[in-house]
Amino acid sequence: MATTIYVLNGPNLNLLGTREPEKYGTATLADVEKLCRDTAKPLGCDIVFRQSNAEGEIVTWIHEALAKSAGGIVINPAGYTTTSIAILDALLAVRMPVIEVHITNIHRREEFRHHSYISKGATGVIAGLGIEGYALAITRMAGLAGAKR
Ligand code: CA2
Repeated sequence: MATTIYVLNGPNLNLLGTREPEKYGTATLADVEKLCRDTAKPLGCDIVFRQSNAEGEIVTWIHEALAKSAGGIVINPAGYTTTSIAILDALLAVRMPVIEVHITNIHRREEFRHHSYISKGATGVIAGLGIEGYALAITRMAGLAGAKR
């Protein structure tokens, strides 16, 4: 059976490519979804791609990934990175490989963006490589999937 990778996107990422292109680039979230699917296909993986502005919905999708026996989760928690113990707790609970992705290098930005609650629940973190970070995360996840943390 093909491995399924959940790709979860947090608040405001639906605006990607339409605002602040100097920070986040010109690719839209639909472009990111296509990049993820195109990367996963030759690796024999399926992608579930979602975005939400609601913290609880993201928590529910992390539980869903476990219920559906997904191989791993790639997550850009966006603004919830620096606030969400609920998302961290969900990631710790599901015990599957997790890769945290940020389009920008959060460590070169404002101080308040530097601390990620999510990183404590992540196998690895990619930041500052633009949307290509999602493709790198999926490539690595194809190797990690199935591993227990
Ligand atoms: O660099 C990233 O991927 C971030 O996760 C993006 C978040 C930010 O809060 C994190 O510190 C770093 C912001 C996502 C908002 O996305 C927008 C995209 C286009 C226009 C406006 C917001």
